[in-house]
Amino acid sequence: MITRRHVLIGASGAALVGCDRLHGSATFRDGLRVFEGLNMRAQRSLGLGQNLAREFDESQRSPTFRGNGNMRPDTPDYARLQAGGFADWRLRVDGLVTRPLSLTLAQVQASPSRTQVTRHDCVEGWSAIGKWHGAVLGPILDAAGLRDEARYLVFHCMDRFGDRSYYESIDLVDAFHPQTILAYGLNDAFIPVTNGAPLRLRVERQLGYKHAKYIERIEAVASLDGIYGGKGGYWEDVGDYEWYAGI
Ligand SMILES: Nc1nc2c(c(=O)[nH]1)N[C@H]1C(S)=C(S)[C@@H](COP(=O)(O)O)O[C@H]1N2
Ligand SMILES: [Mo]
Repeated sequence: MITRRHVLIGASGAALVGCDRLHGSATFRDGLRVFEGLNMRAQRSLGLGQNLAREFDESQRSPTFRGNGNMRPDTPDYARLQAGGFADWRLRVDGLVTRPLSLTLAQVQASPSRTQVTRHDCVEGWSAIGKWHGAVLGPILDAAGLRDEARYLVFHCMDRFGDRSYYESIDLVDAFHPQTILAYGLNDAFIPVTNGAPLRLRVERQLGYKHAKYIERIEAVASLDGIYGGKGGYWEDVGDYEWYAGI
């Protein structure tokens, strides 16, 4: 029963967020904010935080997994990293942690991993099913040792829109969700540049813009205040997207 209700709440939430993008009237958006708040509280208070997103059969995969947003960080640094096969890239995990990490791609790839075939839903109105492979985020956070004050994780990306860096954030319920992975594989190959090489977040119960590509740093913070525009993500700051994009 609860599971079914959860699915229904989630499905209507996704539809409404899509409409928000299309219509964008102030009243309509205010209504959605209330709805989104209920959606998050409903999921959390019913203890649904660890429900799994639907997984598909490999045969249901989309023929191609399109790229969206930035398709390649337009910087000399990224070009250099890519030319070197990302051997010089590092994933930093810092902020409110007891043991800051600087991991090579090989170290990320040696961490406990998971493979999942899931559907990605973008608010612009398209979906794609892909097979993702990557490091489960929880064990990496455990290795870094989150401090008690940590409440959110901020994902810092290597790409920008104008003078703003792309970034995203999630709470610790999503951070330790078993399907939350740092993906370096898509459809049995190394993840293409268009889809976020060398590492992109999969946070499967949230809409597409939460899935940060081109990650270089994960920062544990107590509050999102003062981080970039303060709303927890690039699109939340500039595009009025909801921080909680649960589906
Ligand atoms: N760093 C970064 N991450 C990003 C974006 C982006 O432009 N830059 N776009 C977001 C949006 S809106 C979507 S729908 C997905 C698209 O993922 P894809 O390129 O693998 O299709 O990435 C998300 N993560
Ligand atoms: Mo998107």
